[in-house]
Amino acid sequence: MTIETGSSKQRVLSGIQPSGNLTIGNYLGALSQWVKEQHRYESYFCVVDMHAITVPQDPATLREKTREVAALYIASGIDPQVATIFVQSHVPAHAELAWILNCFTPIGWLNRMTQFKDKAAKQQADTVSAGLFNYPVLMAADILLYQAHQVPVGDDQRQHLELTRDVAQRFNYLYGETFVVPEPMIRETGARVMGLDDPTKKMSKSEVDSQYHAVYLLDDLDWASKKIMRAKTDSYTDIRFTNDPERAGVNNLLEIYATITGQPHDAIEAHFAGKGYGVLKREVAEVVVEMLRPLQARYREITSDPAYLDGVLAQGAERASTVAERTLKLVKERVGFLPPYRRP
Ligand code: ATP
Ligand code: LTN
Repeated sequence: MTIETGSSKQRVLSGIQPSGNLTIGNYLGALSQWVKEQHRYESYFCVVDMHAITVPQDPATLREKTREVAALYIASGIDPQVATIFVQSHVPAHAELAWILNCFTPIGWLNRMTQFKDKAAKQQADTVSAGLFNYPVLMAADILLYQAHQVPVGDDQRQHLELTRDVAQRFNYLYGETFVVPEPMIRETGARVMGLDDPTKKMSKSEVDSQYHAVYLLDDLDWASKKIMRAKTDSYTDIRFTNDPERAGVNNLLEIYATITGQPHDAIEAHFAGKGYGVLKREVAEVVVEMLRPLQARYREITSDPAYLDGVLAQGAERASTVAERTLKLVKERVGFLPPYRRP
């Protein structure tokens, strides 16, 4: 496809909702990939506050978490000079394109979305918003506005990416080549970190039943370690990677270890051969803590100067708007909106 992006590099876009405290799941599944790929692609990373309000949020907390998530992007290693970091609601083109795409998305496609069904089931039926239902269309707008080729996300976002591709293809079919059809970028290990308290559930920042569910990026390090030591395991003794649902806890700890250390599975199994779950947990806790320590130090540095973050987000919104407006203008022409008149 030959959609002009004005750069020799392919584009990447991704986002995280400021809907709670970021977990090591967000880091291993998404953020760490962004950091790794930021130089290879022209990258856009947004804090998706408009997605966060699809479920109830306290305004002051939302403001605070939006800044926290942006600072965590930088603390994780995203360089604002290399990649564009911005807040979704600062670029109105997201809302505008989402509306247009809503008009090209059959309800049947949205009815199939499992994340909607899961999230809706957890709320009282009469409080589930139309925004929650339309959530994937806003996500499609985020991605398509930037003509992103690759979208680095965790495994749970596969279905939303598929919908984004379907919407892009439908629009391109109806109006001619307009959008790059994006590909999901999902890593082999770490794309689905499970809850420490219940390894049958995805580790999540917003759906937390127990204080032992997740390790948060800003957790006190001793507390992070304690949570890993309390992770649910099983009554077997051998330590190996497995798909056995009964052994999901041990497998999850091994996956976390593998993702952080980058070691191959057989080397890890050899390393833990003959050792007990206590040793496994202690070593996983160690690598997690050593991953978080420098990240937290950088976070403290960044947040000690609020004006710095203001500047990053101002510049990010400007750069993002330039790209987003270009796509939006083309889309408006294609669907037949009258261009705005200027007074002579
Ligand atoms: P929420 O619990 O608020 O719905 P979440 O923790 O699932 O959110 P999102 O903001 O929806 O996080 O997702 C941000 C990114 O982190 C996405 O790319 C998502 O796939 C990834 N991600 C979230 N949880 C995990 C996990 N447990 N393992 C791997 N990746 C994850
Ligand atoms: N729906 C995503 C968050 C998200 C996103 C995006 C991810 C919103 N817009 C654009 C990638 C690209 C989630 O992880 N729940």
